[in-house]
Parts: sequence; structure tokens; C-alpha cells
Amino acid sequence: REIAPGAVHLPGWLTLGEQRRLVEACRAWAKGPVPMRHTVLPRGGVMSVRTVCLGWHWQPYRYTRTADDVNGEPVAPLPEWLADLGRRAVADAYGAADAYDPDTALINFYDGQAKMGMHQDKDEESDAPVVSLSIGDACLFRFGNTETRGRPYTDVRLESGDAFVFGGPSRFAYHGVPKVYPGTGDPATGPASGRLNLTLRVTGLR
Ligand code: MD3
Ligand code: FE
Repeated sequence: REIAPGAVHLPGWLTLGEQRRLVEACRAWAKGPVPMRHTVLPRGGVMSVRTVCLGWHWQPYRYTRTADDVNGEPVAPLPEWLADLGRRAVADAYGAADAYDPDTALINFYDGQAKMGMHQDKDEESDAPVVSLSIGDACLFRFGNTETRGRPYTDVRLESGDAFVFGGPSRFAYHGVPKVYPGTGDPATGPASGRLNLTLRVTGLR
């Protein structure tokens, strides 16, 4: 369902098997070569989510090939099977097998207290869609507008297995995660507790 032009929510899109596979893969990526960590912002703030990246390493507010702000190691590559999952999501959202070629994944882990304030994703030099995959505890996702951090916005509950594709006029909209609903996920398919979100992106960098 389209919640705004180009913003398509695909509830229950991942199979339980795909969710388990992603959780297993995330466990390994969280260990290294660059360990999952709380990102420190330029003015000293510390993000409550923990993040690990594939392909390109995101640091506020640019992408690099090595994790200069963590341990200096080159980031792990984005596996082709994960890019394929992104292509399938874009095709299912827009009904077109568009040539979508993500080069980066950002993997965020939310414990029960973590949140993400309203922001735009504009460190990419591409207007290709962002694909979001959610696993584990449900959350409140707030989808805003391209003009301001504030209203109007649409609140959507994201559940384990949901995909969301943000392209076209929605690509540079403000968005955030005001809260996670602890204990709503199934530890048999998701993390023991908390929420994982993977976003696939095209950085436009080389
Ligand atoms: C709408 N992550 O990593 S995913 C982020 O659940 C981020 O971890 C949130 O915002 C999370 O930057 C939200 C949904 C999402 C991701 C990227 C977008 C929505 C978006 C980019 C443009 C517009
Ligand atoms: Fe974002």
C-alpha cells in the first residue's frame, strides 16, 4: 500500500526463513570487520541505535570505504543475495523490475529504548529508492514531508517481516522512529529482543 507517492509499505513481505537468515547474517556482520557501534555525531551526541554498514561505511555525514571513526578497517562487501532482495522489493512495490543496484546496506539495531529522530537521508548522491526491511520488535515509524521535520506526518506500525520502499517524491522526506514496542517480536525468527532494520541504498559514489 502506498502511504505517499513513491512510499510503498509491503507488510509481511519477508518469509520467516528469510527473516532468520537475515538475523544470522546480521549477527556475523555485527562482529566485524567493523563492529556494530553507537555512532557519535559531530557535536558529541551519541545515537541510541547501533549500526553496522556493508559496501560503504556511513559516518555523519558522509560515506567512506573504511571505518575511520571506528577501527579503520575496510567495510564488508554487500552480498549479491541482499542486493537481489532489494531488487525484488522494488519490483513488488512499483510493479516494475526496475534496474535497481544498491551498493550499501545500513543495519540498525534498536534495543527497547532506542529511537531515531526525524531526519532526511541525503548523504547519497543518487535519488534511487531506499529499501527498508524490519525484523524483531515492532516500532512506530513516522513518515513526514519533504519541507519540515514536523507535521504533517503519517504514523505507521512496522512489524517483523515488513518491507518499505521509499522512492520518487518520497525519497527525501523526513522520517524517524519515535519508539520500539519491546516484547512484540518472536525470538524464534528475530533477535532475542529488540529490532533490526536494514536499509539498502544507492550511494552514487565510486
Ligand atoms: C524514508 N532508519 O537508517 S527505515 C536510517 O528503522 C533510518 O532504522 C529507520 O531512517 C530505521 O536512515 C527507518 C525507513 C526509512 C529509511 C530510509 C528512508 C525511511 C526513509 C529514506 C528516505 C525516506
Ligand atoms: Fe533515515
